[in-house]
Amino acid sequence: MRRIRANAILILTVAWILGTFYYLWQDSRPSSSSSSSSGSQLKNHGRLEERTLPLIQQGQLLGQFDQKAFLSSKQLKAGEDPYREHAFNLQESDRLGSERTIRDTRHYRCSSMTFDPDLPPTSIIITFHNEARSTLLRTIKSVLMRSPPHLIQEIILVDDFSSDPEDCRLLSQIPKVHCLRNERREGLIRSRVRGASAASASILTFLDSHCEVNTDWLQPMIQRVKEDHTRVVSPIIDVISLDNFAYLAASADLRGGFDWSLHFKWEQIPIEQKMARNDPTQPIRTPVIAGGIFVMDKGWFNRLGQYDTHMDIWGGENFELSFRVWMCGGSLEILPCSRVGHVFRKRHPYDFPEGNALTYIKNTRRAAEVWMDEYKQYYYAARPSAQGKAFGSIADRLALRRKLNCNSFRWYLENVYPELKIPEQDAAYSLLKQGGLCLESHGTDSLGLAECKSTPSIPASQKWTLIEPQIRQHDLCLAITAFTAGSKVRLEPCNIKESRQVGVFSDLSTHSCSAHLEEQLLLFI
Ligand code: LR7
Ligand code: MN
Repeated sequence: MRRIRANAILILTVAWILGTFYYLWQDSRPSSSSSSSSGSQLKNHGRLEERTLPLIQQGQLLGQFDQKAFLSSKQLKAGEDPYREHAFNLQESDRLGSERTIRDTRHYRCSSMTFDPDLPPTSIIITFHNEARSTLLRTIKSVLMRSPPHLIQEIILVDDFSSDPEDCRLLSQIPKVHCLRNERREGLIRSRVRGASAASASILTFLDSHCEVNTDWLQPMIQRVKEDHTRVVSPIIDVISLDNFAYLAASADLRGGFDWSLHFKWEQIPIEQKMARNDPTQPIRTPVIAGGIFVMDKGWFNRLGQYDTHMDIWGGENFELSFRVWMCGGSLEILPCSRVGHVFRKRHPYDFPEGNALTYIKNTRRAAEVWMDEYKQYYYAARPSAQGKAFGSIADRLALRRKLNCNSFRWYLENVYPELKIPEQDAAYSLLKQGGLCLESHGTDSLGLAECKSTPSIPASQKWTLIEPQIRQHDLCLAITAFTAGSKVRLEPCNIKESRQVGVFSDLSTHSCSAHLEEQLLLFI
């Protein structure tokens, strides 16, 4: 009896192993339509394995362009710090040259995906400012070598006023590559808009200037955008080590998120969504995109207002675009079967004419002011230094939002990003009380006392945020007019260096709030 049972277990085990092998083999068999399109890969045992193109085809790929001369004329000099100029190890990048084989980091099931045979071509847009020649050329070559040629309409480089204009001129010799050079530094946002306007394909693909695209990266993204032009799609962004340039697979369980200071972060897909994912090739909905690498329909890009071109240099545009896409009728997703490597750096290797912090504040403040409605108060609470900083006029972006009839930020939070915790309501504001009267703002500079309302009908004009040493309402602060007892208190744009705003916190009881209300004792509750 025991022997029969042992035999049965053995037979079942063998059958299970064979079954598993068959399943894996079936699953990873190359499909005809995904393999026919790309000339740069050969299939090997069902998995995509990369081979470099034969030299003759490489020659056709680069035309008259002399890659050896391009790379060798600008290499690191002996004794120079390899990290100084680009914030990555230039020596390692140069050593790799213009191309290399990278591991196909996709889930094995991705290689059996099929795509429409008539996918539309795309214009690739790459902006750069003082990029290293080897990383820039590898980006371009990886696109040419790992994309079906008929899907690449053109590669538009926008040279954002790099010190050496030769990079742009020489790279234009590569077939399909055009280079536009800015006459002054514009920043990546305006540069991308310039590139997008010059694009002749109906689909735009944006890339940073230090990427390497992976096997069949493009088809899944074009397919999703072709099916629904309101989708804006990103690949999984693999990591290219800034030290040794190793190509490392990123987790497939991440999406884009942020905190109230508008700081981007990768975060785990919520557990319910993760449990519901039985197909690893399925798109991942994401509240925001990292910003640099995405595919978007050109008509949709234009209709949605391209970018906010009053944003400078770097930062914030990914939030602005992400909020706009979701709130105005589109969606954002990460496609796990598309992989692109990117060199992540720890510092910016270039200068910010207005300073790094001020530029980031200006850009994110514009995004918050246009798109975050009443929730912008949490942005200001999380980033107090943003208050009172200049951000220019947002009138045209507000008009755009009205014209497009976009949803509210509340809708976005409820439907797209419910995981973003709203800071404790009570901690976020206080009332300033005297007896039964509450301090209230009227417009942007005058104050008064009015009957206190209780929750939930407390008006925004009676809510004050206490962020030591200031008392704020959004970007306006209480300030005393003079340092003498009985002087008036008024409202003015916050400025942390203004001692009249700083003094008010401790001195409030000795100052009055408006001309006709003397001798008040205000209490925080
Ligand atoms: O003044 C500038 N002009 C430019 O043309 C400054 C930069 N650039 C170019 C630059 O050469 C590069 O090609 O713009 C591109 C992006 O600049 P990076 O590489 O310094 O930016 P990043 O990779 O640190 O930053 C991410 O966030 C940015 C916010 O503005 C942009 O959206 C970047 O495109 C974006 N990069 C990615 O999403 C890749 C994945 C990284 C992550 C997370
Ligand atoms: Mn980058």
